[in-house]
Amino acid sequence: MQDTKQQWFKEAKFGLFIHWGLYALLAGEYNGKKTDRIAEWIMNDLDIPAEEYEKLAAQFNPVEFDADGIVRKAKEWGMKYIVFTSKHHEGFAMWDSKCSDYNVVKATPYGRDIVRQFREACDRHGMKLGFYYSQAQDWHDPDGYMHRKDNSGKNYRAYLERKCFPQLRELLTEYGEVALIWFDTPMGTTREESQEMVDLVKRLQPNCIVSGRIGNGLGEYMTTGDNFIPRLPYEGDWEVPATLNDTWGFNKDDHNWKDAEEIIHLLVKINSRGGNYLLNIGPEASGHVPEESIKILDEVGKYVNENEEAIFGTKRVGIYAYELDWGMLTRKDHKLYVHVFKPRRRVELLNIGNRITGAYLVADKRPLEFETGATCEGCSSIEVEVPEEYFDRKNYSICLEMEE
Ligand code: FHN
Repeated sequence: MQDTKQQWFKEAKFGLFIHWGLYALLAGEYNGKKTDRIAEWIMNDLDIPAEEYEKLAAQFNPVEFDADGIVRKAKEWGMKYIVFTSKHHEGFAMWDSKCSDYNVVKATPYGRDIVRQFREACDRHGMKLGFYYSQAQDWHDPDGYMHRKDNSGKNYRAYLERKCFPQLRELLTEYGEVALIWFDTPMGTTREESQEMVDLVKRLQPNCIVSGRIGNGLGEYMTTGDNFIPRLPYEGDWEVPATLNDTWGFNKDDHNWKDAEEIIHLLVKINSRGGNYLLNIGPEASGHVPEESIKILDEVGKYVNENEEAIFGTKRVGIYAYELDWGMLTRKDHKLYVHVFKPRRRVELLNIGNRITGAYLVADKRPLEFETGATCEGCSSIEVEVPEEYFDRKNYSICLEMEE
């Protein structure tokens, strides 16, 4: 069972993923050709040679970037941590890296350290900050792995020594307390090499969590497949990395946004099974965060804030969580939270083993009338009266207090 041993991660439940790099400049299109896949993969998918792709750096000038604004928003949305792509597969470092000039400070007209700006903003707002770092795929370094390309003849070890290890060292020594390193996809990395990465992280910052995608069975929590929710409750710590549309990096043509209600239901579903939801935004090249993501997350944030006690710090419920077609359950100590997703006049639960001693509406803590009964010998049921002004409402939650 994977265990981060970090209480903050177990309680967090909702985090912000940020995918931002040079790919945002292309926004899904290069030389008139569009990618039909995730936009941050455009270099690999459209076979753009490294010497061509790296020229993008000269155009990177995100004058609208506002780290403070993004962190403030994440806080408003009820998120408890941020994971930022310090270096994605494209190989470009979003900080002032000393071991590769292919970075935002040295290679762009912007010339400012993005990672540092996030660090300072997170410190100002009391937000945990972790760094995504693509450990194996580096499409810029001649010895980094490419995807579905011929990697023979590459000296992966040389890449590790020259770029991967030194860059990890920089992130872990020059940017304060790093909540986690979000490694992504080991490819040909051996177990020993992955272990070296873990040892490096732990030596420099013992409390820094190592994500599941370090691979080789060494992650401290399970990272599910992208946008994938496990069907069975998993006992260890886990997280679902997920998108609001169909891409991580900004793609000007992707308008397939999920709506706020769907996101709320996904969040509660993941929480009811015990996981964290790491939800992505992909800023444009200017630094501007797409309006649509803000709109959706503002709406989601209202639910999260109003129902915070039914989300933050909850634990997995178990199999019963899947049986309702009108709502979902989360749990914390002796409290069972019923998230009501379809309008109803009474909230009825059958066969709950525990005795209910009280019920209240989570939004304003007002006590609710309820009746308990027996559906059969040894089984119990409960019916809670929904307040009249809630008869036509959906997306709110009720707390049932159980006998301790
Ligand atoms: O290839 C990446 C992808 O671009 C994105 O970063 C996601 C996020 O989970 N991870 C990889 C694919 O699983």
